[in-house]
Amino acid sequence: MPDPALLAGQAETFHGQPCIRLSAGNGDTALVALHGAQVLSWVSGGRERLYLSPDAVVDGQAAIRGGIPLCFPQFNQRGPLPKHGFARNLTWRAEGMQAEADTVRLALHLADDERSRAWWPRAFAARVDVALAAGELRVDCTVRNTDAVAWDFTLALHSYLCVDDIAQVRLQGLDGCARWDAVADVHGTQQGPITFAGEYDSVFAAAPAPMQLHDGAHRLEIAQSPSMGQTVVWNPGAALCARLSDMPAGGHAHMLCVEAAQIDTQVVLAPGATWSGGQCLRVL
Ligand code: TA6
Repeated sequence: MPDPALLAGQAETFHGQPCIRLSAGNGDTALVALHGAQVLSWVSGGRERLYLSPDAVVDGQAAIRGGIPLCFPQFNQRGPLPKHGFARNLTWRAEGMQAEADTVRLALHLADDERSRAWWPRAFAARVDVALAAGELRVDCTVRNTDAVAWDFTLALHSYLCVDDIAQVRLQGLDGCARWDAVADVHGTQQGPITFAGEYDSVFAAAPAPMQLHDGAHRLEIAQSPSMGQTVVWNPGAALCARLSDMPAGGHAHMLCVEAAQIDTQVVLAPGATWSGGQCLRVL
């Protein structure tokens, strides 16, 4: 059962939507919306580390542009469901906030209901665990098949990282990994660090070791669980950004999505079976 006092003490609203604030002992904070179980803000070392569009629609229905959206049970348009699934459009239930040693944890839950079954006639229980410690944010998803039949899904943590200037950013750690460039529709192998000069949308075979984001003097380590077989890297560039109604002009210059994903092959879950995967961001 939730600890109402603890949850109430940390409850906030953002544009009228219920959120929970996690605070680590060193002053780092995270803000998590119940809508989509979406982390909207992570402040570490006095600096915002996630990008949240100032034009994001935060109405309890639409997907919120920024933070860490969860794409489930479908990534992008790789299936018949709404783009990136429906988990980011539904309100999750927060239950189980705990502070232990130097880590604060929050669990959010979503189970199938009339609305989800209208899109996807499957019984499921999903949990998002957000863990905040000094200099570190971890998000884990657990999906359980509560149905009588097997079903499959794809999933991604579509993390929007905040950067000073995308033109100066370098993403290291995917050197030698298989890459599908979704903009040019070309398959190849990544050579060296990634830099950005225009629209970028690629799916990589996940690297065995954590990646590093270099943003001027700031560095972030990005790790993902072995159960996430791919990493997606996305920046819309100026032209596509201008066509996104929930992005400001030039907003692409201040964001980079580095996504932990399991999308190239479906995860098949037998009745009663469970799958977990996550991403960990660490300030270097
Ligand atoms: O993960 C990259 C991607 O699939 C891109 O192709 C782009 O469409 C992006 O996600 C954003 O999708 P959204 O539905 O949130 O606008």
